[in-house]
Amino acid sequence: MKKLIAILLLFSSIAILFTACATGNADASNKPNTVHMKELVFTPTSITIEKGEKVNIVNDVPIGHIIANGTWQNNAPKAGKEPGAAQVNIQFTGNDNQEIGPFSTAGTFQLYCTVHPGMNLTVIVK
Ligand SMILES: [Cu+2]
Repeated sequence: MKKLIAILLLFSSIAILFTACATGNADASNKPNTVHMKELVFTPTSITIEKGEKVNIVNDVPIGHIIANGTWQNNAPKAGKEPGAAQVNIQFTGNDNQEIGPFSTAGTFQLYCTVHPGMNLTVIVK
């Protein structure tokens, strides 16, 4: 009987572990200032934050992205960091999330995915 209880306890802890892993990305989505990445776009494409805050980027797809300072203009990549922009150069491998910033200066800042033409994000800091 003791053995049976031990086995049941083992199985229930495994189940709890799996549930915790499955909700990992959902927890990440609940953070403030969250922007999602799909295959080729940010949603939303623009976010407004307060000075000193970070942007939480959640990659919803099993695809890698490289996010950096700059923008796509007519399908041409234009690297560039505005004065006061947070330095951004982050690699995502798929179904992952990372925070960028903090952005400590007010202004409008362009970020882009260097991999996917047209994949732009505007961060407006108030
Ligand atoms: Cu991308």
